[in-house]
Amino acid sequence: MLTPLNGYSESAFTFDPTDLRGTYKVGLTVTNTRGGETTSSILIRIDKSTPSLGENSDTDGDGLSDILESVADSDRDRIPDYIDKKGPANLLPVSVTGVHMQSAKDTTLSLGDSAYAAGKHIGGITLKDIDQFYNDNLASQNSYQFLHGIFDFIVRKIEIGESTQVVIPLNAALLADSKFTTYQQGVGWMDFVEDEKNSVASAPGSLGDCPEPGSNNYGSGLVEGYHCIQLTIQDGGPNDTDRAMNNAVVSLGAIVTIGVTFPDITIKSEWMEKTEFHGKGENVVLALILESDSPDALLNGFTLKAKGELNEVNDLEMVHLYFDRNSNSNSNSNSNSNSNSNSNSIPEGSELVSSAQYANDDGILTFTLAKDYQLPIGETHWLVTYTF
Ligand SMILES: [Ca+2]
Ligand SMILES: [Ca+2]
Ligand SMILES: [Ca+2]
Ligand SMILES: [Ca+2]
Repeated sequence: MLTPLNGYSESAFTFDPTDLRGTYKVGLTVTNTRGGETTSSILIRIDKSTPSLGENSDTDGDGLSDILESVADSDRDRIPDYIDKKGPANLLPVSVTGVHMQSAKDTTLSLGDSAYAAGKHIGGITLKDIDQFYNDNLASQNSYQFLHGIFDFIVRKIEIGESTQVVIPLNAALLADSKFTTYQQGVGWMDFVEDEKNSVASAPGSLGDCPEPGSNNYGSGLVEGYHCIQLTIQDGGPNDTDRAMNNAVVSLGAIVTIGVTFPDITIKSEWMEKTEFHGKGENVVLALILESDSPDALLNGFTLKAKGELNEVNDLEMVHLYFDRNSNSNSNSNSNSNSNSNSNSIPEGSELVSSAQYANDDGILTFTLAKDYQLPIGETHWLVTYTF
C-alpha cells in the first residue's frame, strides 16, 4: 500500500518512495456531483535505484545524451526516454534486436503490465515475468511450446468498442499446428476467440519485415512458413484483457505449438539370472523400472524379448505382468535390494495387470494391459513372472 502524504482527496497524490520497491497500482475515481462516476488506474514501478546516466553516453543512439533524455517517459509507452528511440507512436520494440510490432495508424502502442513490472523495455516477455506479476503460477503450467516468444502490449486511441489491428513480426517461420493464445489472470492460457470482430491472420513477409496492419497480404489463420501475424482485437471484446470498452485493447498473448513434445521413457531391467527355478509354480524372472519425464505417458502394453535355454512354449504355463506398488513406495535402494535377493516371490501389494502366453519359442511376448496405466513423472516398478 502507498501511504498518501496529503490524504486521498487532493488534486495530486503524493507519497514517499523511500524503502518502497516493486509495482503499485494507483486508482482514481472521479464522482460527478450530479451523479455518475468514472475510474482509472495506473501502475507505478519503483526500482531499487536510478540508473546512472552519463553525459557522454547515448544508449539508444538517437543523438541525445542519456542524461539529457533521463528516465522520463515523454511518449508514455512505458519505455524511458534514454532507451526509447521514439519514432511513430504505433511502433513498439518486440525484441532486443530492434524488431517492432505495429498497430494501426492513429493508435499508440505501449508495454503491457507484466513487461513494465519486470522492467522490460520491449514487448517480448517470459513465462516467469507473467507468473511473477500475476502471482498465480498459471502461465508456466501448460504443455505448450512458446517458440515465438510472448507479447505483452496495450493499444490505445482506438474508437470505442471497435476492432484494431496489430502486426507482430516473428523471429522464425510459423510451424504447422500453431495457434494464438492469450493469458487471462486466474485462468491461464486461453485460445484466441475468433468472430466477426476478432481474428488471427498471417502473411509470408520475411524475418523482421512485415506488411503494415490492414494490408491485403494478410490471409486468415496461421500459415506454416509465414513470418508475420496480424491480430484483429475488439475493444471490450473476448480477447481484450481489460474487458472494458475504454478506447484501449490490452493483450498478453503468444503463438503456441501443440503436440510437439513426446514423453521420454527409459527402461531399466534386471533379469533374475542367478535364480534357479525348480518344479512347478510362479517365479519372478524380471524386475523392470520405467522412468518417465512427463505426466502425459500412458502405458497400454509392451513387448518382452527373452533369450535362453527355456522352451517358452512347452515349459511355461503362463507369463504375468505385475505393477509392483510396494517398490514404488520405497526408495530406489530398497528396490535394488529386492531384486537382488534370492526371493523370487511376488512382493505384497503387487497388482496383476496382464497375462500372456508365448505363441512361439522365439522369446517374444507382447503384453496388452486391460486398461491404460498413466505413468507418473519418475519411476514405476513392474515385475514379470513365469509360471512353470
Ligand atoms: Ca539517447
Ligand atoms: Ca517512452
Ligand atoms: Ca531517446
Ligand atoms: Ca478495452
